[in-house]
Amino acid sequence: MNLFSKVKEIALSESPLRRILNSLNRSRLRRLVKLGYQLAHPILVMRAYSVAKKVELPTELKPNLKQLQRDGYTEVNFLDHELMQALVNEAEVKLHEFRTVEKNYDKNKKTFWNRLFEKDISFTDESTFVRLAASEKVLSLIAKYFGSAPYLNSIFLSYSVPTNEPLKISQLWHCDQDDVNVLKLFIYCNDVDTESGPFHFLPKQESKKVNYGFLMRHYQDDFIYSQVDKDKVKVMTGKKYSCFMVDTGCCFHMGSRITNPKKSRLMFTATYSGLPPVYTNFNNRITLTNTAPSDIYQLALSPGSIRNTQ
Ligand SMILES: O=C(O)CCC(=O)C(=O)O
Repeated sequence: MNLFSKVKEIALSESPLRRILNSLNRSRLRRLVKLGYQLAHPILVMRAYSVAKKVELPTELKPNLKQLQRDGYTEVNFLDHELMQALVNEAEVKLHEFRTVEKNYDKNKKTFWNRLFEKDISFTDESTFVRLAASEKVLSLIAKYFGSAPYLNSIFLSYSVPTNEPLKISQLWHCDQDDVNVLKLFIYCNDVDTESGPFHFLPKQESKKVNYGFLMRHYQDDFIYSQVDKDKVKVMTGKKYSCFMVDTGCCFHMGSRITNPKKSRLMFTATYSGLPPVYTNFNNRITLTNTAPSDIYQLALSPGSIRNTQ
């Protein structure tokens, strides 16, 4: 799509201002967009900073923080095992339903990637997916990494399948541009080997070497490997229950390139951003039904009450 048709499409859309902000947010001007959002929510911003400052990171997580800061990723092995098991079981049920029941799934341009949560789904804090994504250790680690309490922007269950089509969208190299701070937690719900579309990424320092223009796009391998040594790519193969976090805002990444027609990948993803969130505009489809056990939890799931006091 050329620039003129993009501008025309935005101008004629239902909420052109929101579309303009979203587009600017995907450019090198996104720090300005974020600053605008922060200035519009000063109390929330201050609260998010002070909550993060008060967090005492458990000693066992300090190496994870160090690795995140240095490399932009860390392997996660501190999650509650029973909760992980419950999550994987529920993911398998969702997959079974997807295969057997016609539901209102969000069909999208990613033919290689099925969304297993229905379009109109909403969650409460009692959902296993939410409990895991908002577990205290995860939120504390991210708060220390961002230097500010995170917002749980979305939770997501994807089922990647082989196609015979050319690589597209997230099968190509890109960084997420949803926010200035973006961090993702990934959990494999089946064994993932090199043929089942593992997540690939370039650690932070390598990603910095990639010179792209004003607007982030999705790039073919040639473009990336002309600037970065291919050996530096991390290929996240792993058994069912493997879990890792990646700063997908600054680490170039891609995945779901399934090379064996008999294989597939079932993966849970939780996406966190700084507060206030730019991309989802406080709409993570999660409601708190119980009293939040901590400020960090409240901010991650439902910062609306704080926002509304401004
Ligand atoms: O399917 C994959 O492994 C890539 C996922 C991705 O690009 C993302 O979650 O940002």
